[in-house]
Amino acid sequence: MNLTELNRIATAMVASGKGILAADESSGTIKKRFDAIGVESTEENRRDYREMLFRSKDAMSQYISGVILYDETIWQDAQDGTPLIKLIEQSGAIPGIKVDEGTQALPMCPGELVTVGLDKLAERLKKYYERGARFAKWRAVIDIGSGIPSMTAISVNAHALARYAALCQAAQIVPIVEPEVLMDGDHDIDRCYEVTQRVLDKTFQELRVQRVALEGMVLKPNMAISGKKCAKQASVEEVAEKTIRLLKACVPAAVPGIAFLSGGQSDEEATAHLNAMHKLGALPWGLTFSYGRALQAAPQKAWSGKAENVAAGQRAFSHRARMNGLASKGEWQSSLEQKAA
Ligand code: 5MM
Repeated sequence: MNLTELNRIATAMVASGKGILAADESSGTIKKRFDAIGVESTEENRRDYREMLFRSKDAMSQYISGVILYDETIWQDAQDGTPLIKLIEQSGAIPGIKVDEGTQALPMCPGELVTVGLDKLAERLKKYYERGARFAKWRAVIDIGSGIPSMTAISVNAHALARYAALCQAAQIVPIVEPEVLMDGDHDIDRCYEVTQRVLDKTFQELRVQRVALEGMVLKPNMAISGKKCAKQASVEEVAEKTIRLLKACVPAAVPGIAFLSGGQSDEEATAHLNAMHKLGALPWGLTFSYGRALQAAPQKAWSGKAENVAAGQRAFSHRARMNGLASKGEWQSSLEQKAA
């Protein structure tokens, strides 16, 4: 393992003013997104949509540090025969790959999930590295509800995240470690804080036990935030203050960077929260976005599967990427949010 190189890549992934595009929707998830805009989820449509994003020159070269791909996409070619992964490299962004294989019901723990995909992972990582991937992603899912999460669910998911991270580093690939505490449910921000703290503590404990080099990874957490169905929604300032307090308590300074998931927040909320965090003063790690929905909802709607809408889709993507790029420096203002198209 070349830790200097892993650290260089991890640091570039969280460079100030840039963040990560999570375009690694699995087949089921992208179908849901396409259903919402009335587009059939064919291999060609998925390719055309992602090609539109990766050819968005302004967004990709100025505001996007890396792109997380799904297995299908990393092997796909653009309409002119250029591999999609080359479009990402040519823009200056770093290609990455989602390597988990989704979730399964966790035995003995009703309603809880464990992420799978460790079998043959070493072989898969080797192929992805040869294809050009320089980082990977694995997402664990922790739900908050009555009597959950159990310590069992937290433990097995943290163990799998650390196994994955160690395998990545051995293959010279930077692991994005994503333990997502879902914001579904009616819990308040303090319950989210308490559960996320348990999850992050256990995750870093497992990472240490399995000898993962913290200098060569990126953390992708949820923010400390109210559940979507909670009657009392925390303010932007409270989310920012509690999230930073939580991360400072749980994430060692050796970690080069933290890149948030958006988790179902609106586009503007996800931007405003990141921006507010950067207003709170200097931080021990890079802090940016790794959004899926909060970067893609607008371009998906603008595109709607029509070739004549590609320019509008790219404008919508560039706008959101720029807003989040500014937020990653604490330079965003709500007045900048005029319609992109
Ligand atoms: C883009 O969505 C990713 C893949 O999800 P599935 O495995 O469910 O298809 C997802 O892991 C995503 O990277 C994170 O959840 C962050 O995305 P959001 O939309 O929460 O920012």
